[in-house]
Amino acid sequence: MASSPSADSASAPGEGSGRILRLAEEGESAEPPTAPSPAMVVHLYHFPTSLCSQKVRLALAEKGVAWQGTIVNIGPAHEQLQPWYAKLNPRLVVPTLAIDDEIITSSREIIEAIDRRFPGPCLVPPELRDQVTHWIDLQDQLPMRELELAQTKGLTRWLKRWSLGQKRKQLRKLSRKHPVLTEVYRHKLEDIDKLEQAVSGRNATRELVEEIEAVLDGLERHLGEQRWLAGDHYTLADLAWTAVIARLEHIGFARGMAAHRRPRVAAWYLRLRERASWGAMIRRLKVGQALRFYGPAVIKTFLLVWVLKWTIVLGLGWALSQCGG
Ligand SMILES: N[C@@H](CCC(=O)N[C@@H](CS)C(=O)NCC(=O)O)C(=O)O
Repeated sequence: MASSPSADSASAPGEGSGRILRLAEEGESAEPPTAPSPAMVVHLYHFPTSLCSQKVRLALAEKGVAWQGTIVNIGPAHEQLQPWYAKLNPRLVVPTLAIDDEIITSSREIIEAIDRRFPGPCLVPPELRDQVTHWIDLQDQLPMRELELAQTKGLTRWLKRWSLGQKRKQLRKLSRKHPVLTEVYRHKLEDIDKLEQAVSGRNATRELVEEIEAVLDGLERHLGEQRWLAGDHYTLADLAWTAVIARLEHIGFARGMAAHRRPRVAAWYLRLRERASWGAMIRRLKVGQALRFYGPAVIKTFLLVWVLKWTIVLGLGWALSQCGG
């Protein structure tokens, strides 16, 4: 996890030359190189289970690029809101990729840059560019974060909503503390409002699910004629969709992608999973990481509930004893 220097610290990541190397020296989640080290220093700010980070790790693996990483805890700690990260990525999201001193902050631009700038198989062959762009556009427009919020149930749903409330509080606090970043934090607050509004309508979840079902139908029809999205070759379009399809499977669409429902999607998904890059994309949280990322927030919440419970119980006991007396 990134140690997060305070905003005013001169050593905040994102400033000055040599920052990427220095982060790696601090031993922050350095990743083992996947290929002989290229001349460029590639540093990824990511989170193991984030969909957009998955796309980027997949692209790095497909191209055989060696990289170093910093995990930005987008769990309850909301490290992505910290001023040092805001300076790198003013939208306060992961991933961010630094190639030498160049910072790229959108997963789409990152995977396109990785393909363009590194040797290895060309993932956007010129003759397929239009098709690849079409399919990447389509996946970019999918309401994945709305869907993830809408589809979670029970305790996880409650935790996600609670976490959004905490994020709001943290944003207001940070905004007061760092007036220079007020606009950045205001945008993020508006973004949270938009997200909540999108899932708050009575039919919101149903509409989101229908949208995805229609997209899966479209994929099923399209894949009838070919092995990969843009034809006979695996391209950046398949790469971008891999993370999306894996996430859909995880959040309730597994049956919709089963061989008996959509056999072509199922076969394509199997081909995607069989690629050597799959393992680089999927990163389950290790027990230690889960404890580190979520533990403090869970402990704080349960402690609060525990204190409240006993305050009420003892208060009632005292009140009753007064009545009895
Ligand atoms: N369009 C951006 C979206 C990035 C994004 O939404 N990242 C999520 C994780 S997949 C995130 O950082 N969420 C934390 C937050 O919004 O505060 C991209 O493609 O890079």
